[in-house]
Amino acid sequence: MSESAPQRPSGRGRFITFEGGEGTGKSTQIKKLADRLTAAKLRIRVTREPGGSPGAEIMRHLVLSGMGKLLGPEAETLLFAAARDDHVRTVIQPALSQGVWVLCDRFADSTRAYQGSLGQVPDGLINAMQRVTIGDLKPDLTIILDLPVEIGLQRAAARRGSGTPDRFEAEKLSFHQGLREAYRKIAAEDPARCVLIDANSDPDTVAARIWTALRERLLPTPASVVSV
Ligand code: Z5A
Repeated sequence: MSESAPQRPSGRGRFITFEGGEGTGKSTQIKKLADRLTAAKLRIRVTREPGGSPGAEIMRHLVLSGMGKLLGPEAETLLFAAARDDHVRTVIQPALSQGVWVLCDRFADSTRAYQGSLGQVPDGLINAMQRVTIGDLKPDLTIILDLPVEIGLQRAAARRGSGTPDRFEAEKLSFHQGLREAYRKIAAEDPARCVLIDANSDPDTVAARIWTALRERLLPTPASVVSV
């Protein structure tokens, strides 16, 4: 199958974010989608949060080491916000304005789910930080990978091997169950932007579900995708 590149009159790239709990397959699926969009002759930038820019990668090290947890949920939220601010200004916005499609492994919904719903940081602080860091920038599409938490944690543990779980992987099962619910709520509250994808299948089947959602939402013109 070959796909021709969809044309955007504005020339601006599209912003696609991937969200979900531990081990749901975000990195695996971003790679598959990037390969497919690259084959369609689109320019793609794959990035991640926390991190994605040199400054934000330093913040990533801080939060995943558990340092943020010691400071408390509000301060940890500020660390994620500082990382996002740098990432958006130096990587995401410049890429989008050059017509590059940006695929981002986690974004603002992660703050809403992890720090907001699970960390009980008030909406007021989450919203204020969102205004400061991303302003009007909204993903064109957010793929939320949904999976029973036991399966996601098993996948994450198998990948980690004998390594130590990070600050979030080490949380209790009830934390991960709450996380899954928080993501399902985000998807239900913003159906125009978010699509909940059943991630409990082999990687190619999940990729096909994601591709169908992307075609329906971002490539609506039949002529823009040609199958041979
Ligand atoms: N965080 C936050 O609290 N607030 C914020 O604002 C932001 C983030 C932005 C970043 O972790 C942490 O920061 C994150 C939330 C918090 N919590 N944690 N931990 P990270 O970047 O290090 O990791 P992650 O984003 O959580 O990714 P992950 O859960 O570790 O993995 P994944 O990307 O979803 O899955 P994967 O690497 O693609 O796959 C995992 C394994 O499963 C791997 O061995 C695959 O080969 C396998 N796999 C993948 N798909 C399948 C299928 N379909 N079947 C079977 N096996 C599969």
